[in-house]
Amino acid sequence: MTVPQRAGDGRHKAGRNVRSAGHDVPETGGDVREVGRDGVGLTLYPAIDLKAGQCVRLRRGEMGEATVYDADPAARARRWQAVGFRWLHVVDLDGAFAGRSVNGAAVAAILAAVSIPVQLGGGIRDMAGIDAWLGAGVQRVVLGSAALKTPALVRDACRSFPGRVAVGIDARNGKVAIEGWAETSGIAAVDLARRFEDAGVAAIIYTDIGRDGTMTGLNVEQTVALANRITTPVIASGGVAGLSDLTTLRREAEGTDIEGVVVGRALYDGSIDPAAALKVLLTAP
Ligand code: AMZ
Repeated sequence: MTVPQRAGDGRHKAGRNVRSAGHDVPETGGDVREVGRDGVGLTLYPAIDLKAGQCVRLRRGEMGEATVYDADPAARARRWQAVGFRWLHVVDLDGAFAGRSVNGAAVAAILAAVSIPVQLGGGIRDMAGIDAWLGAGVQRVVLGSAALKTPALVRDACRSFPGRVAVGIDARNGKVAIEGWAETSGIAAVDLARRFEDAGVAAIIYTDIGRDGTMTGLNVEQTVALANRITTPVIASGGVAGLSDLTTLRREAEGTDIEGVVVGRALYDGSIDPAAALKVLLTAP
């Protein structure tokens, strides 16, 4: 695997308190009260999914159903930063299928283009990959298939890189899917999440595959149910269609450890206005 090295500029040092980095949110207007379990509301993670060097969105993870949204992922990343998002959620889709990083050049271009933290998943399956990406400027790696197949790697990585390892749990009808979602296991999402309760995982990113890329609405109920059964913070993902999903999530997340939400297609096609989304997520319900 080749992980391009990023020219170090000190912006993404290990151990940096990335949540506090989120405080420099541009004014979104109105009465924005800082709320939430750590005082900053919910984080919106705009998704940049990479396929053959381009920024795409799939429907339910099917590679054959890709919509190309941007041929220049770095420009897109810059734009998401400019509108006020405090994190980026980047997925190397080819990497998730191949089991190794494939869109490394595009990820490096994104890292060079923005100063907000980046979480990266897709094809990161061993310590060398984790080490290389965190060294290259990724703030947080997302481990999906490895969490099911080599859980010891997750534990080791959490020990070596505290706060910088997230687990991606992608569920099809409640059961964990891996390898680009081509394989579905017999393990329930909540059972996999519970295996890492004492590992020091920064977050569980929970995706409902049946809704991902479909704009049919976030599965708030299942996400809250998961969050209520674990202590690890949860990031909701899959199906966000409009502002009402975010309003509902903001309300239902009160008192839980849900800390953010990944939004893809709805941002790209304009169904969600970035400023309005930030306002909803940062304002008390
Ligand atoms: O859309 C898909 N088919 C898909 C996707 N978005 N397959 C995997 N992924 C993402 C997961 C997670 O962020 O949501 O890739 C990451 C997991 O990759 P890996 O290589 O660790 O299983």
